[in-house]
Amino acid sequence: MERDWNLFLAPYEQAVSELKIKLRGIRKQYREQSEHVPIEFVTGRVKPVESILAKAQLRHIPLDRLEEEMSDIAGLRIMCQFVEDIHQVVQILKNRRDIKVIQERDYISNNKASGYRSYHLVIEYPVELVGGEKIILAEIQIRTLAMNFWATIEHSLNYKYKGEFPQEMGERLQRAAEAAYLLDEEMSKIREEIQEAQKLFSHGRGSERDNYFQKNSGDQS
Ligand code: 0O2
Ligand code: 0O2
Repeated sequence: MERDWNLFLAPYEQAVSELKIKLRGIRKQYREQSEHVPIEFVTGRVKPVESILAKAQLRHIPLDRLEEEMSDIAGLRIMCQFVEDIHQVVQILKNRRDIKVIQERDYISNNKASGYRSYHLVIEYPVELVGGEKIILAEIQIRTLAMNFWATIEHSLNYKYKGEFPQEMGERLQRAAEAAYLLDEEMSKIREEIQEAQKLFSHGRGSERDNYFQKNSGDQS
């Protein structure tokens, strides 16, 4: 019998919508407390049916085992400014009662051969449906802005070359991955200073900023 994909994907759509709101909520709370915000932005998507079918074929996953064996039908992505933020976000997620982390893949300490870096969590997440609770799998990818830049570009080139990069392109991507890594390293080294500046200019810290300018205005002579 033909699968009703709308029906199958409905809980995943709901999970992605809910998780986007919840994860963006974390960002908002940190911002309101005028603390360093470990989340820059959050995106989410439900895997298109075409991609589900292609991955199932590639990984030999029977279509009646998708719920158990394909963990990224619901996918969330959290972008951070600094590598240190990634570890903070992982801790925040592990402490939540509505999320159960069942798998961790650290492609930051161990980057993939392609040069890909990111921290992946596979979680169990309960969605409330009319017929009762359903626990689904979802994947959360956590990465810095630099890692995201590289992965986004490489992903679109992958579509073009179907994973078979010409040698020169492969080498350039490797070098770009190295450059992204170095960028993260450099940013981490000046993180404290950046965060201090961000605090000064964040919402609601006007008087602190004014004091800073008053204090420093004498240095200009
Ligand atoms: P903001 O902060 O006002 O921009 P939805 O889930 O419906 O809210 P949609 O259309 O599904 O949003 O978009 P998606 O793909 O889930 O997430 C897009 C969000 O990520 C948007 O934020 C974008 O502004 C943000 N975004 C995408 N790329 C970048 C980027 O390179 N830098 C930054 N800082 N943000 C990015 P919102 O929700 O519109 O809110
Ligand atoms: P999409 O939606 O096109 O991004 P699994 O089958 O899940 O058990 P897998 O697929 O090796 O094992 O899981 P992994 O590697 O933890 O996560 C796969 C996802 O990570 C990919 O999703 C990508 O989003 C991302 N990813 C992994 N390696 C690379 C890479 O070399 N380059 C880029 N750009 N992204 C990568 P999909 O399946 O491609 O789906």
